[in-house]
Amino acid sequence: MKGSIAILFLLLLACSSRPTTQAGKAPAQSPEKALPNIVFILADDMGYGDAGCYNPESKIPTPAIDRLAAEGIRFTDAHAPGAWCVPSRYGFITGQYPLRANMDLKRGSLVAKDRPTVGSLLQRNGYRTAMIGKWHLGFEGVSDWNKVDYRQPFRGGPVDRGFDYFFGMHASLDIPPYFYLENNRCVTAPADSVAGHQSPGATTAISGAFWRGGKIAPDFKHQEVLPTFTRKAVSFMESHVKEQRKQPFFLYVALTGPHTPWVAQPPFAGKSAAGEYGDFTMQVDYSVGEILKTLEKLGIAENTLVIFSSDNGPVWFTEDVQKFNHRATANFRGMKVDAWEGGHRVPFIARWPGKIGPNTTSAQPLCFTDMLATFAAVVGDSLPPNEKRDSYDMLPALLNKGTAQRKGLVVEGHTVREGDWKLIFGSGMGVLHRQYGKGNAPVGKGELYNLHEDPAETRNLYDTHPEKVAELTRRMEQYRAEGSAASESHSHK
Ligand SMILES: [Ca+2]
Repeated sequence: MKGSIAILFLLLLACSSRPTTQAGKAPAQSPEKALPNIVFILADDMGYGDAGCYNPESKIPTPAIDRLAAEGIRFTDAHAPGAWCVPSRYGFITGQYPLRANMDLKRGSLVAKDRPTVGSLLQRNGYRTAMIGKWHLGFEGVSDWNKVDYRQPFRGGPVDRGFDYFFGMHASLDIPPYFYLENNRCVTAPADSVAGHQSPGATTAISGAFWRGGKIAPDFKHQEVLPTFTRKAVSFMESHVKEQRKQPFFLYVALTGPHTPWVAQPPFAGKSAAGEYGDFTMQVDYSVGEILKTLEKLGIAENTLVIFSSDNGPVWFTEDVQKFNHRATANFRGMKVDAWEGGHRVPFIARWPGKIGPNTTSAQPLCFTDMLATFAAVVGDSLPPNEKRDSYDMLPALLNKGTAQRKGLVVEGHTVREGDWKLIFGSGMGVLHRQYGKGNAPVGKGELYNLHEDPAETRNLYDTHPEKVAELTRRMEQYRAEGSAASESHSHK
């Protein structure tokens, strides 16, 4: 009798405790089968040499990014497919090189309706997908912001291209009109005007707390955007875990810093040894830290693949290097928009506890376009060949289980690389550098470098290695020919 009462008691206890167990712990799936959450954090205009884990001489403390590297893998040859925002983000979202599409935002939404995206791939594999931050890939029918009806929904943005939720901005934080979007709606219309802004003593007209004058929503403050996006990313994860813990999520956080305006807030303002840029980069690092902290607080860090990168090189002129003794691109040449490595070689760190070994590095060449095939491999999806033409599965490189197939890459339409050899058509110096930097570079027919022997791109071998120039020119022609054969149509009306 005593024994059966005890059994009954245990049974009751088991029944009553079950709901609590389910609500408070990981899903019932075995850990091997549970799909990981994916968080992709993209800084804007942050250089290869800004984080301490990439540049021990950096003048900017970046404890959160350094910690992510200590707990994961750091790629040393990772590239954005463009040296500025639009082509870079296009490549990430679509898994396709930007040279295959027209990058003119006046065309409307640059991502074709039938094109798969990292969002739609994960959506069809059962993920809840969200994007917080800067879109910068256009909206259907929006070619002139002066003619926009803010009461109407914005079509062709994140929620029409694979994301269940969006909170963010249409473009960079220095490009008006300034207003927030939630899903496909304007939150508060930009009914006021703001004058253009610059920092006294900034190195160039486009450095410092620079923004262009134009329309602005009455409640919009440039200084509040980075903290707002950070809070939104945190609250998305909190509410997702509360409401739909069993469903994996994909969160794409497109931060607005350290792109101009450099508007660091206390306690970061004045704290770095690299001026307003360094201070704002510290605040970007803090935002990364808040996201990591949230994953831990929610108990989901173990089953989340976190990736941190930057969309292109920094706005950091030779004068800035001299002024602050800080090399934002480490020892690579150039800056944002340049075809030199400083324009598109970016920090790229991935953490996935128990899967990716801590404190490892990889010299595997990688491009943002690879995220489509890599995420497909993570969830066990198979993409048709035309969808992954420019996208290589990096999972073997991430997990340190063999090498990925990628040997070369192409940046916009100006740079092609195979192995150690890199050919730039025209000049490596881009328009920002040319227009605002002191000094100039001659524009020749092209520039050829061997990155293994000369990573700083100091010896142009164009005239001495015509056979390499011809080989890489043919390679670029191949890329272009594949593009014109694509089934995808870009005839937006
Ligand atoms: Ca950028």
